[in-house]
Amino acid sequence: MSLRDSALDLRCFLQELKRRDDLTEVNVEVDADLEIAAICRQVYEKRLSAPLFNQIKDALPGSRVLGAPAGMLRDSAVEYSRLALHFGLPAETRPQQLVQTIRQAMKATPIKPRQVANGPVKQHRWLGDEVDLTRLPVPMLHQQDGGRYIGTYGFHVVQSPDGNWDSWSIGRLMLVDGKTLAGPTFPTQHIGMIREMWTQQGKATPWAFVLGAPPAAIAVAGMPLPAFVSEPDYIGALLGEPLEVVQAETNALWVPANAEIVIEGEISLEETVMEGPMGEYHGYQRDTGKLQPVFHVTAVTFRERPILPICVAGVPAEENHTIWGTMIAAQVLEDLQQAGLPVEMAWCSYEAASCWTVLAINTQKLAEMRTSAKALADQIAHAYFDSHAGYLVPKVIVVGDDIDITRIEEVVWALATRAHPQHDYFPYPDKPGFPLVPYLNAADLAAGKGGNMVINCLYPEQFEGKMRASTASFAHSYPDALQQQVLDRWQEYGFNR
Ligand SMILES: Cc1cc2nc3c(=O)[nH]c(=O)nc-3n(C[C@H](O)[C@H](O)[C@H](O)COP(=O)(O)O)c2cc1C
Ligand SMILES: [Mn+2]
Repeated sequence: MSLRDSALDLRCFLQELKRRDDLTEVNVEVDADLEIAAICRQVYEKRLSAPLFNQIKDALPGSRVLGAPAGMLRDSAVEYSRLALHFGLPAETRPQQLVQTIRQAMKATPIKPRQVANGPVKQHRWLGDEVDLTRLPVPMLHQQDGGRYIGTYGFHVVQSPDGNWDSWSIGRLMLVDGKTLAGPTFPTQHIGMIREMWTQQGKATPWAFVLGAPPAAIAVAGMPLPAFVSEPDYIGALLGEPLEVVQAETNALWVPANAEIVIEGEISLEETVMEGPMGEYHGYQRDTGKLQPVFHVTAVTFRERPILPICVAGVPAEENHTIWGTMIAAQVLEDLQQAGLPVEMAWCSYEAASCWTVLAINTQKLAEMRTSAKALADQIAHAYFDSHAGYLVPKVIVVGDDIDITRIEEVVWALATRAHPQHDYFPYPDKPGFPLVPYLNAADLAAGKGGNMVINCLYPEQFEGKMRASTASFAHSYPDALQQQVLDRWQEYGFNR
């Protein structure tokens, strides 16, 4: 089995985690009502191996739940390995390689999925009256939540009425009853745009929801690719081969043939129901839910012993940070480079809960631009906040390329020591505000804007190709030969590591 098989099939992915001792099979009976989620939170917060729950109280016999599918690991040498395995990348992969791999697929030719007649997801079928989602192990995730969530690590499948645009996107889905679900379809997200096209025709939106998809597919479904780009074709480009898809039972949509569970039906034209609250990516829990669209379910198909993967949202790092944050970083880097900005790397520090993006500026190119902090911030703000990806993350921290922006301690150091309180903080109150940003107030939300800022952590000298001061550190304060000598003699000094 190659690493790439892990990107293509969740069961291969789990086998590889098992081989690496990064999977804990939980064989005692557990309760989907809060207990599973509480275990998952421990796993995220202590960076433990992913739990696979094999015995779930009162659930369909054989059905299983996978927790923390892209959680971080404790060993810093392989801390991104579970995330990297979604792309078939090796355990030691660093963020720079992740971002590079994701961006290479943007430049590659899209590869459309291959339509096949049958697949493992068709092993079991519930049609019409047989549909009963309450038989699946649908977890209650936080005690304050407004309901059980079947969809936290699954993706919606919708298609524009003209058939030209396939949208696969992660979005949360709450159980209302055995045949009904509810969840947001924001008008700025592609599911909302496509739903609006169907609404214009006076029709409900044909829809499917995929759980336990190929890991590469779920990662891309959490990526803000530009409008009219079909995620399944981009996934083909990323994998270098077409995904296999089968047709749904009760509508014309195509879904991954080896998915664990596929739910089919339609997004109602205008019915709504209370949805939420749910503990969210920024780490907070709101008090009340909101009216959201109703999803009617007409069929469910699933594999033998189906596995339902979940994300228990909350304080970092969970998949809203490791998957969403990483995919956003890759897309904004592409967008900013396309806009001609000298950005070398972009990173949504997981610790910042997808609420800030750090940009590393090539200071040599910056000097050639003969620009100022304000002008640079304006240019970044324009390219970033008006983009589909940048709009999602409200704070941008700009640093020089001497900082490794994937190391939070270096970012904090730059932020604390280089940004001048009077000259380097640039708010952009008129740029569109993403409504889930936790500090937005009622006025911001009503106006649909506010809360965005660029923080410049480049010294004035860096705009002229110079540096204000040299760095005092092991790497910068000693001649190379002495550094080497110290490293060579390390054990001789009496240190054991
Ligand atoms: C674990 C996880 C959960 C997410 N939940 C939601 C959600 O409930 N609502 C939402 O709009 N976006 C959610 N997202 C982010 C979207 O998937 C992401 O913005 C994606 O780009 C949306 O697809 P689109 O760009 O095709 O509209 C989630 C992402 C991840 C990784
Ligand atoms: Mn999209």
